[in-house]
Amino acid sequence: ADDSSAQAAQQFVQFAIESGVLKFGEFTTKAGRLSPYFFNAGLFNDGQKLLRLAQFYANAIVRSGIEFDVIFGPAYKGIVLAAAVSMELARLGRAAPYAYNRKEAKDHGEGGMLVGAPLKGRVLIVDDVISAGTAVREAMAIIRAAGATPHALAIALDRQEMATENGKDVAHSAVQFVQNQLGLQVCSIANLAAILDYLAQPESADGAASAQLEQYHSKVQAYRDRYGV
Ligand code: OMP
Repeated sequence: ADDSSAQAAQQFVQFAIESGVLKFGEFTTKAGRLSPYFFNAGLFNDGQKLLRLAQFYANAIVRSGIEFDVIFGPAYKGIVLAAAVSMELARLGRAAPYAYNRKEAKDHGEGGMLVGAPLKGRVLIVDDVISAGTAVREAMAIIRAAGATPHALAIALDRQEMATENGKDVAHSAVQFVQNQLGLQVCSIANLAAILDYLAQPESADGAASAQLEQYHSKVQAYRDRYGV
């Protein structure tokens, strides 16, 4: 990562902690792992936070140089993200159409599972977190079924942990799999390494808070040693 993306990652981790989105404690992930941290993007829940979030995504996307024809936000959290990110990209002079899916097919009115722009060409998936990779595989299947090409993935947080295949842990991360095996370009605002870097900088906090961060750091590091790649 270059300086500006590393700096953005640190600012983003701080923003996520201050917003209550990034929490430390005991959480169970979708893949059933006991995690000392959890990132709940649903708590970017006011206009100011959503705008700032969209700016982080849009800057990361522009910096990455990824080219695409349409943005796709997988239901539910990706819907808001796709809309917000496309607005911010438009503000930066990079307007792009966006689409999202319903979780249940609608049998009246316009019908179908997809809403928004036609899904065609190179699709940029915008999602919140990637852990074991289940969510992104589902999004890719929807895009392929529509006859479009999954081309790139933008996420807020890459947890940099082992992907699962048929319920079993494998040696690569979901992001590595998506990049190397499926050929998608991936850009993330922050990753697990950035969270660890942030927790390792106690000068940003007073004494009590610094001891707390150190404790979080050792628990997150232990998680990385167990599930990280
Ligand atoms: P995978 O499908 O395993 O990649 O996990 C991604 C999904 O897990 C996200 O879309 C969330 O539903 C959820 N999740 C979080 O939102 N934040 C986390 O920190 C961890 C997870 C998770 O369950 O792994």
